[in-house]
Amino acid sequence: MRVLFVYPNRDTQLGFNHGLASLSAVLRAAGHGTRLVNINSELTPLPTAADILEIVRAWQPGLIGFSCLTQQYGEARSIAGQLRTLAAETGLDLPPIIAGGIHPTLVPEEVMGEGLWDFVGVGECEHALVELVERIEAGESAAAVSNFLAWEGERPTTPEVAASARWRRNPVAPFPSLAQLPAPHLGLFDLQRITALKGGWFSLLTSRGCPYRCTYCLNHRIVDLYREERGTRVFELGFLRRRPVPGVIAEVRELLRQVAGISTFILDDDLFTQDREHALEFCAAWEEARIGVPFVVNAHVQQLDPEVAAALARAGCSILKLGIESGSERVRRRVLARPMTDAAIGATVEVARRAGLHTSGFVMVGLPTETREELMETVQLLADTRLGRFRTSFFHPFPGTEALGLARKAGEYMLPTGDATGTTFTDQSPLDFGAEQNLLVDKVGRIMPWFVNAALGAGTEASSGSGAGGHGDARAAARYAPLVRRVLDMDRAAWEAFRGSIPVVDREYSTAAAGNNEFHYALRYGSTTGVSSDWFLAEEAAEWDTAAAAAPCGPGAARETNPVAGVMVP
Ligand code: B12
Ligand code: SF4
Repeated sequence: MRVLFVYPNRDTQLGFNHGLASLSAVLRAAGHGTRLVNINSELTPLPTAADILEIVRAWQPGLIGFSCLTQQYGEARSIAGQLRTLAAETGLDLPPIIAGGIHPTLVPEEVMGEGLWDFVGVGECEHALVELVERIEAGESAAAVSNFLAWEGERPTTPEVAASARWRRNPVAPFPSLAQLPAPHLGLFDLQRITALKGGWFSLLTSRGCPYRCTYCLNHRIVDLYREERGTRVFELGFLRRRPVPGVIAEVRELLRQVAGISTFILDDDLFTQDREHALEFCAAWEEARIGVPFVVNAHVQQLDPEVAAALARAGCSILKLGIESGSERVRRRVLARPMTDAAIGATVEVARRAGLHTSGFVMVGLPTETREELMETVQLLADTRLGRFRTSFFHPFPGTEALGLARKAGEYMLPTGDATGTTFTDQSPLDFGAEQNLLVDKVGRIMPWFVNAALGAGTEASSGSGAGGHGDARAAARYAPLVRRVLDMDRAAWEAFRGSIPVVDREYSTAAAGNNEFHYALRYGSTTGVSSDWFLAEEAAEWDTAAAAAPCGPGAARETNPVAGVMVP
């Protein structure tokens, strides 16, 4: 059978959908054909529902499968609805249309209740989708296939009827073994075009699962769902899985052969360093294979094994990403279920620094029940730990997560239905803490680097032993503190009038601080990332160097600049 996938990723980050790549691989291995309509505003011209209908008419898929995160669900619903209307108007018989991915997994019954989808997939669907396809192809009933919600009888055609109609929810099958699945079919995506648009950054996934239960992440929901539906204990689920290292290295080699301009691999695994032996094996294999392209990994901030840090640095890890999330131990422990101490965070960053790794921290502002003081603890922790860079997001709880329940319980959550489909994490907080705190959250969320600069050199216990220090801190703090005070004095109207000038003011202050050799953070690579002056000044210097050395590459020679390290790669 031919299966047409639709990835409704119009306004979210361009990139691969690893779930679809894996589903496509198993379908192909079972002898089926796959094709993708990848909808993203950077991939123009944007396909419309009418274009998709044309593909359906010409290619005649036996199934159409949408994959979506929560933010992509609104678009998925809209396109699927238009397909149904257009098909009815033109007398075209549509094949079954199904939805799967993170959002349908988190709230499958809500999605099914729309009356739009013939089946809704829950959890990891590799084997289940092959069975569904084969049953449909054979003209058999597909109502009892694991992982899927299926209608009892005909699919009702209006949401009102759908809400009261009956469907069956088949329990999930065991997690597939990554050692047995075929390598993901990334060729489903336009690799060359996407790689170029992403400046050479190339996402890979070498594992699935995570042992932690942070309240804002989907992983606790996945574990609970599988535990309940499989009737097993957590450790029997085998949630944490890894692809065998030789297979990953072979895939990387093949990608480098096929795709021009890959400058950095981003290993998007939830926690790459969790399994020490695996991380060491991976780094050794990467080195031995002389891949020669830098990579970026996620690590847990609770601890970092010095040997792993050293191996990462040797193998060419250019950024180590850490989820810090909040500087308040209470918020981390009670709201996020992340019980690590400030000292542990400081120690992890220090291990990375000693190994020569550039660190990147992620923090959220506007967390449920977060007070003014706790928000300022996040500022201080960032100032104390001296990361290479940090990214700030406005917290937005996703449907189905414990974090949404916490925000609702605190009476702070403002969107009536838990509808997170429109969030961008960068626009504003969906929580209401009262006018004064809302204004503060907005200010800190947008100009975190200025707050951090003003707090540099204030030094708390967490910073002792962090290697931080030096005269530049106090001078940058003195420079930025009056600016921060001015911002704090602004009322809502003044702040909103000021917001548009943030990039210009940031550049002005940063230029002055750099000219005076002061360690500080400035907004770089988008509006939410504060990057340390050590890093961006070195990067700018390398760019000048590279430009000066351009001639030896020869006229018209294909060259790419590595956005991480500013070095040339073949
Ligand atoms: C890798 C990753 C990324 C990568 C790639 C994203 C991608 N679309 O693949 C990058 C870095 C680009 C990314 C970005 C973002 N991400 Co992200 N990311 C992940 C991560 C760590 C792994 C996803 C993954 O590939 N898993 C492995 C694959 C195999 O699983 P899967 O995608 O779920 O697919 C399986 C099933 O869902 C199902 N399935 C999937 N599609 C379909 C379709 C059909 C028809 C069927 C039947 C089944 C089915 O079968 C698949 C195979 O088993 C997850 C966390 C996690 N543990 O899943 C977060 C996660 C998906 N990301 C999340 C978020 C919020 C984002 C961002 C919005 C963050 C931001 N601030 O910008 C952006 C969105 C950008 C975008 N366009 O996707 C959230 C989503 C929450 C939600 N409710 O939607 C997650 C769940 C993390 C979290 N906070 O809990 N992300
Ligand atoms: S450590 Fe990261 S991936 Fe694991 S549950 Fe927490 S947020 Fe999710």
